[in-house]
Amino acid sequence: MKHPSLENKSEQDVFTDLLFNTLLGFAFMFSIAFVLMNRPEQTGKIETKAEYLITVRWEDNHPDDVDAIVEDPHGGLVWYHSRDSGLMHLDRDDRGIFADQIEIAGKKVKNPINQETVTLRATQPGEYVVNLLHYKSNYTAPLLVSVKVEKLNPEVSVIYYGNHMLTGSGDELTAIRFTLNAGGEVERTSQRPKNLLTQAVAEAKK
Ligand SMILES: [Ca+2]
Ligand SMILES: [Ca+2]
Repeated sequence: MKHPSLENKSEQDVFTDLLFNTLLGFAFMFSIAFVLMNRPEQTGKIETKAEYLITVRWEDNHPDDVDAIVEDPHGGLVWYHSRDSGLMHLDRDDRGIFADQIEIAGKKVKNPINQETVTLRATQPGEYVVNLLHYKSNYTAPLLVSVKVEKLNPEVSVIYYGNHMLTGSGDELTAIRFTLNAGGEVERTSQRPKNLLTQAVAEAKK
């Protein structure tokens, strides 16, 4: 025996069913369209695949602007002026406290973190050079900047972590150089200074 509520389906019920199915159909088509619209953006994400992560950080809420400049084994450079180069990508140009307020759902949210990260999507054999540039300083006291290089696969391992002092606008230093073999493993590291800014500026003028 049927439940009383299922007995004697009226025309009204049939109409409601039909309407419901139609709505379901629309919802389905809408979700498909939504997935298709979003697909290019999703596949374009950098974070989905990265082999190395280079993180440059300085004190939260500090107004100074520090730039990461990274050179790959073929002389390609990423820095604020050129955030994509071959297989390297700079997430954003952090400018100290400038532009650190972002608007989310109509509310201003402050992001106190001072950080720039560079990802290597795939590795090339040869030497990478990680430089720091004190793009804009506001005080006479030197600025402490930390640099971390992590190999992400097959599990995260820190291949370098160190602190450096930047001494004023225009100061550039080499935080770390690391040489990778064909398998993407670190063969050696060094801190021999190398100027990258001159080359970066020359390329930017081309
Ligand atoms: Ca910066
Ligand atoms: Ca910042």
